[in-house]
Amino acid sequence: MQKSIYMALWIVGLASFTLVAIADQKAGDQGGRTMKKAASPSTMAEGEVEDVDLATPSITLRHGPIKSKTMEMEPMTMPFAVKDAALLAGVKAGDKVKFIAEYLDGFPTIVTLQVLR
Ligand SMILES: [Cu+2]
Repeated sequence: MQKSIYMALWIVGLASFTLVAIADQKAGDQGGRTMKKAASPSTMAEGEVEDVDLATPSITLRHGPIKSKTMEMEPMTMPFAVKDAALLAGVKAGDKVKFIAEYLDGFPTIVTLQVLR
């Protein structure tokens, strides 16, 4: 009789230990994801439009530092491909912009573009 009570307590103890272990693991996973996100942010870079080519479509930017998922660059002036020509609607030389650029098919490509007014 006494023995079976100890046995029952042991099983309950083991079960709750297992549940705590699972909960810890879940918390760890979440922490991992959070850290991963913080380690590779696609913060918007800043730039000024030098030229817009709707035919290509492409845009030449005098840009500040770029740090995105696939691209890291010092400030310079260079042309970018554009993921979607619609991003260039209303954009003209002299505009100040914020943008995210990534390498798509090997080309530096603007994937997000926001004109600062
Ligand atoms: Cu560049």
